[in-house]
Amino acid sequence: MIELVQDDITRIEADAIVNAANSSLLGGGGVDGAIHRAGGKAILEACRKIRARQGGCPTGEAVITTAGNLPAKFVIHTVGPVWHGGHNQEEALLRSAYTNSLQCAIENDVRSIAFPNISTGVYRFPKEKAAEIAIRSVREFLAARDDSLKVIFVCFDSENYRLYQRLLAPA
Ligand code: AR6
Repeated sequence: MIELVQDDITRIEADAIVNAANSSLLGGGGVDGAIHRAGGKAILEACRKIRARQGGCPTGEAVITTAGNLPAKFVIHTVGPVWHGGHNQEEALLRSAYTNSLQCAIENDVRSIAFPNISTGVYRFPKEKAAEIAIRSVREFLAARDDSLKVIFVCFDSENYRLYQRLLAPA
């Protein structure tokens, strides 16, 4: 099941929210900064432990931590690609970021998961192309693996929200 909202993802009461992180897992700006600010120190501590174990998170992969003070139970940190014009596997890596986050959710008995618009901020991925990939990746995963999982697309900016409204509307 897919839902769409325009909101701040730190307010969403899903089992898991996804963070558009970077490979260091040490925080940053945008949605990453908002999640660490609102969730508190426990998230950063958990990220540091993962770094000590596996040296961060490669682009396209995902790791899971506590959600600290947030209403969600978990944060799934994934790393989207930086857009370099489209010839550096950006589309495949963005798909992997969504699919590996969903896989991580299933492995942790998550029943509802909220995604921000990964890579469409400072990583500069074109918004319409990113929305198409996000929606296609999620639909294909749900159809193949678990169609009872609830997926919430959380758009922060109005441009993304309008794009998702259009792309999710029944044909
Ligand atoms: N809730 C939901 N979405 C948000 C929020 C929020 N509170 N704040 C921003 N967005 P970005 P990226 C949207 O730049 O492009 C960080 O510094 C925003 O409108 O957060 O994947 C990391 O540490 C945009 O559509 O992530 C990395 O270094 C979307 O979130 C780098 O940025 C993604 O924008 C990752 O870049």
